[in-house]
Amino acid sequence: MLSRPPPGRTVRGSCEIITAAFRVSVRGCADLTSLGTTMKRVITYGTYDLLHYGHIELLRRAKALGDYLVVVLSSDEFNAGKGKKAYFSYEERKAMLEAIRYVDLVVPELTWDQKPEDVRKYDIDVFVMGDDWTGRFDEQLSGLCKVVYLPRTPEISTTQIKNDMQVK
Ligand code: C2G
Repeated sequence: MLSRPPPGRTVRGSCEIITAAFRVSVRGCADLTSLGTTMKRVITYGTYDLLHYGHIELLRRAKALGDYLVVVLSSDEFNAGKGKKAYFSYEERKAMLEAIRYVDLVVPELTWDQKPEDVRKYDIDVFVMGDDWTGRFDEQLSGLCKVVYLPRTPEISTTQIKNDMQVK
């Protein structure tokens, strides 16, 4: 929504200001790229069922570690292998993740062993998980990318939500 031009300044004048600002910002980006800066790519994995603020906080902090965030989302079949039955289907969980501003790409997680291949395939710099996974992927990803475990958001989980809903 363009703001109204200040009194005395024509719309044309305001558009010129906006255009100029846009041109500067584009040129700025181009200059930044020409300086050889490269995008830092981050990856994380999960089921992301019954999306809640603990998930969002993980995704926000993961994205803050780079410029591009890939979320590898557990398929319904992979979840069965984890002993989990998600309330929402893979497609429903994927659509919700894709609506989150921190998320740039959502792809399926089909096996425990795909992480090294994913890191290579998506040219990943940083692998991120909540600290309930601390140490679990260091060996598998050793030498491939930086591995970061972030503190979980306490007191909220999909299981907690399910339990609470049954009580009420
Ligand atoms: N998480 C968090 N805080 C919470 C709940 C979850 O930071 N209160 C984080 C988890 O640590 C994980 C991510 O959010 O990094 C997704 O959590 P889940 O959907 O529970 O994923 P999980 O079942 O841990 O699957 O290959 C790895 C697995 O796919 C991880």
